[in-house]
Amino acid sequence: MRLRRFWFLTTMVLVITCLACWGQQAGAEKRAEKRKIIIDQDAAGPAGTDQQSILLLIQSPQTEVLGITVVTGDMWLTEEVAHTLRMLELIGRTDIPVVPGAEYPLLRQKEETEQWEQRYGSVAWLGPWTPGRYHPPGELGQMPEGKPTTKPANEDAAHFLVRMVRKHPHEITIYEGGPMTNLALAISIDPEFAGLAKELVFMGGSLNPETTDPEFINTPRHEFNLWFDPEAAHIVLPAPWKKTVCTPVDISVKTRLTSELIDRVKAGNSPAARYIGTYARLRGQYNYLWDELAAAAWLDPSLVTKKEMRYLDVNLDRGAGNGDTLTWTEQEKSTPGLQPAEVQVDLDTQRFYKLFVDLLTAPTPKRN
Ligand SMILES: [Ca+2]
Repeated sequence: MRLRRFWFLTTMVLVITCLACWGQQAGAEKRAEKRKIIIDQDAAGPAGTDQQSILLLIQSPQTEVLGITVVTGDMWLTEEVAHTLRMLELIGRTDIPVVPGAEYPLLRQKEETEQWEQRYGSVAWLGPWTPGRYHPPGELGQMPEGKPTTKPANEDAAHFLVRMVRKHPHEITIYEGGPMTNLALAISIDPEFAGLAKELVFMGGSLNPETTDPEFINTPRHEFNLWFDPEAAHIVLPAPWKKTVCTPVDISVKTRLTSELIDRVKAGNSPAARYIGTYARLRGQYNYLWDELAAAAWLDPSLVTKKEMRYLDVNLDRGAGNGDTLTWTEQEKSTPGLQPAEVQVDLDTQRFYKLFVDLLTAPTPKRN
């Protein structure tokens, strides 16, 4: 009797152990299937293209967001970090690290830029230096969504980026939605950084957008992300990435955030939908879904119906073309060391808007 009980108990222990192992393995396989990504953003907020693109990437069940590295661009670093932390609090994903990066571009300075404008004409969007919006870098500015109680990571963005690609070599997509300062610093610290990433996906650059938007009519090669830190872009674009995907102004201007689209998101009841529904604002007639498209096209590449290959760099001359996007075809390129990039040209807008709404109204995936 005692022996039978012993065997019964031993069998039960074995069964439970096997089930636990199987469960762990299934969980590990599920995690392994997720696409690892680090989001580098000039994360202005609340809502807006920067936060909305971050949300799309977090809301997708495909992704494992390893961290959000932040860089001064649309706003100053300090306030962007605060807006991002607060957004993560509101959607219940404070497990995602927010990692502060560069406060300033590598070389560009406010006074020099103002002198350049006196000579060559005013620039439509100057990020934190835009007249009427300027305040010193350390100040938070307005936070209608409330101030965060969570804190950013102690590590800086460049070291975090390097550490992560070394931890997961060839597995991590680097998504860039802002100026490339943090990526340039990561490459400067570790020249193998780009080669250790899986790919670079970025919103930036402008070739020949078909638009009536006065921002681009006379300056079709000017785009804020590359212009704000041209030296950084000049380090990043020719780096040895395995693959580079570019979402330029040319395709961004084919998208619009409209009140109808906001209403479709508002109809959802997810924390992300409530956040967008409360804080999304239309400004003027050109409300492009800049960074959202770069994110969505990575999640579903079939949204892009036409693309072209180009070699990319940035104009570092101090004259009128400073910060402009430079592009070449295979036949034209003369400078050695340039990298080819997949440049998006056209998209299926309705399917893009549907994915935008579907992701923002879905429940936020739980932490991995
Ligand atoms: Ca951005």
